[in-house]
Amino acid sequence: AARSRFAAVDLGASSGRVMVADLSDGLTLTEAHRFPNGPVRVAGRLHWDVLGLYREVLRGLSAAGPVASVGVDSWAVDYGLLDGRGALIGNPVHYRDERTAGVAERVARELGAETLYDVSGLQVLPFNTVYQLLSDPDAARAETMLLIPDLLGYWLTGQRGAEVTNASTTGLLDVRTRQWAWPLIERLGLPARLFPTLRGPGEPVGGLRGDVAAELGLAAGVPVTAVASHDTASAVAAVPASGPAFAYISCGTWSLAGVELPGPVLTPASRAANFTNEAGVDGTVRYLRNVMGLWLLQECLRAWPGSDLADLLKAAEAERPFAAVVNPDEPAFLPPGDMPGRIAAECRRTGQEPPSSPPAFVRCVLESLALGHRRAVRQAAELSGRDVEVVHLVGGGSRNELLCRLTADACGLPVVAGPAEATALGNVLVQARAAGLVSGLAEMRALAATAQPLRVFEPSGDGHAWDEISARLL
Ligand code: LFR
Repeated sequence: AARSRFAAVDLGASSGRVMVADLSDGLTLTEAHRFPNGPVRVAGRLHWDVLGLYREVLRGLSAAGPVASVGVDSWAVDYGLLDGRGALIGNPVHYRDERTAGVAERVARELGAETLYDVSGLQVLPFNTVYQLLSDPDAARAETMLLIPDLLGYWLTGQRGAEVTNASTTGLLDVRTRQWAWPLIERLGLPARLFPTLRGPGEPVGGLRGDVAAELGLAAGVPVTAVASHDTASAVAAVPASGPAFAYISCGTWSLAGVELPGPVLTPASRAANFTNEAGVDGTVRYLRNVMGLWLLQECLRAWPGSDLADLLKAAEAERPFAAVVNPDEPAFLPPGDMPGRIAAECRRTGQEPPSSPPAFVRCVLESLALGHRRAVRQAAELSGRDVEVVHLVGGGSRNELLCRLTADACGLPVVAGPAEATALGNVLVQARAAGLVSGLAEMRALAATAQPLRVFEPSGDGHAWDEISARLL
């Protein structure tokens, strides 16, 4: 019956999907619709095709059929601006666009980097919403700013709001109170009217608009529920951990690596290491750092038309270990463009022979990512004092066996890989809890553990080799 079925709209930076979970007996997850996503360069500026995404969301919801509720999550930080009539002003800009170059540095000079970190607890990434708004000529005339999942929720229901896990990535949310940081917003000269009322995971967004429901063949008023609308927050909610001594890596276009804490860490050491305190479900803190993630691989594949990922991964297994390893978090890797060329340049800059074939590049990318995972997991444990006995690697990257194995070796810890659709699972589980079908985070995690296959990778190989590379490169 529809009472136990929930739809998750989950938009990642490289693909989106609509998944349906049925909780009538345990949890079964099925895919209703999947579609590609990516940047579109228009007149020199990188955008998202937000109307195209909305169309695919509608297709997915129509394929999903009757559900008790719908939840929407997506990547963070990006937004649409609405005018006084509620119409979208311009097309949302992609966070990899260069419009924010130098803005974070300017704001840190003017306000002091300590001030910003002390208020928001957020890592400095050039594309944080605050820096985007400060470089957005439309912000001054806009009425409202809606983050991407809130924008889609508005189109589905007519209701506006700002979901708090995603709002915590703007740089404008107070990490202690989880309210908008009004004094900071004012000091930055941003209009207060832009920031809508906050809502938390599990709270209602509204009912489906009549015209939307009719188009989908669904009943009018089907509830849209606010979930942990930051995809990473949904993924962390579905980490299949059974105790507190775990780290997680939510591995997709980005690798988000860290620990879950009851409160923020705002020490100078934490700020220096650029660790972030993003909001999780139930008042938890996602203490983590962004590692460049599978973006490195995706952009290599784009440079090699006709290549096959499965073949490349197989060939990469046979490549010589540690032939070339780079720091995956070099800012030069952030924008789209010739990734093999940039990796080769970074190898030369660090006195290494660049890879000479696609499989060798893939090996280099995966070892470099494993190195980044190791650094983030170890620093998260050190800076927070949290004991870490196991690493949960969730998201699409958990299907990449070589990456999981290298991550276990690099971290010197067992890696539990899966679920691959952790984000969609976290999304539906928050809805199921709001509907009273699931009790709390522990039961959510136990259910997530049964929904998709998990695989354990024990660390093996030479730990010293990773110590040595780490000391040399990072
Ligand atoms: C992952 C993610 C990260 C965020 C990045 C940009 O999909 O949401 O958490 O830093 O995308 O929004």
